[in-house]
Amino acid sequence: MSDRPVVVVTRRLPDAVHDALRGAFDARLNPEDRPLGPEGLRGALATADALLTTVTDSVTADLLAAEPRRTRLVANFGVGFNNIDVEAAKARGVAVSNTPDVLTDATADLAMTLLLMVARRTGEGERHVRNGQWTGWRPTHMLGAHVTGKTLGLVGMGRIARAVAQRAHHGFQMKVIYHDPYPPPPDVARALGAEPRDTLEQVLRQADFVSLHCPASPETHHLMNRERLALMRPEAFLVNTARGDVVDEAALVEALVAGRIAGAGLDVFEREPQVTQALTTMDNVVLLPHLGSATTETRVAMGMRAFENLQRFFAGQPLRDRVV
Ligand code: 8YV
Repeated sequence: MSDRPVVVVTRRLPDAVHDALRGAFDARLNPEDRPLGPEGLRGALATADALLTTVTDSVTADLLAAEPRRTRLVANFGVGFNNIDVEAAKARGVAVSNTPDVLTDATADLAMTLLLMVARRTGEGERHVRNGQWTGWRPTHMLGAHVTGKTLGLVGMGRIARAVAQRAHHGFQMKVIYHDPYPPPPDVARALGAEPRDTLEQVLRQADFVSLHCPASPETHHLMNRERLALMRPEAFLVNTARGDVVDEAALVEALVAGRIAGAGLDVFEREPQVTQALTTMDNVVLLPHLGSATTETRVAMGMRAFENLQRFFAGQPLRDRVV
């Protein structure tokens, strides 16, 4: 027995983060990395002072309502927190924190990866070589879409979108346009070469590449629905490193089948880890398994940021990254 706070860590984290957690708390780690599921989470909420959760843990209103509950902080590992019912947490006096900033560059890098991959057909090309189908160089083989100088439309202009704008504008001389209901100060956008548009629809009509960077919320659920996908140009590509349910996946499949858009690069899906089967058969679609922040450096930094939130909480200090 110890009088240190009990912290249930729902998934396996990098060793350095485990060491830090063990050093400060009675940390209940998950080295086998088996998801807890609703029953495991229910038990954790009843027995732990805090939870360190990930996108794979659904912390629902029902779970938060169960009594007796010991947990007073849910420290989410990730900038997104749509896996947690934050209104229910707030109503029950459970604090929630996230890990912004530290994953901005890794996620922006991955958005550019998807953009380049889908435009230059690199997934398809790699499959072609690996399958032994390559018969030799020819001038008209696997021609993709040019990236440099094209127009990138950003949906949302928060930290990650700005980092994408920086790469796209200063690295690839792209024209960057964006729409965000809570826009950044004009000088911030100007330094990134990014021009605002009054409506999302304008962005969709004008962009060669549309990249999604809004949080998942009831307002953004299926933001990219059939009607909005139809506004995109037939030569345009959709990139999603935000959250799967920002896109109506069935409507996206329809748009791709009908050739209403040229392709999609997706890191997130509506029902992870399930991926709509039709997408897996399309060569103009690049599919990644939610790798946005998946670099060693970033995952350590995310864990240390969650650790910092836990430490502050139990020291009675304000959370660095309070969500509610
Ligand atoms: C994480 C993410 O890998 O931060 C986010 O919102 O989507 C990813 O960086 C994931 O959330 C882990 O919990």
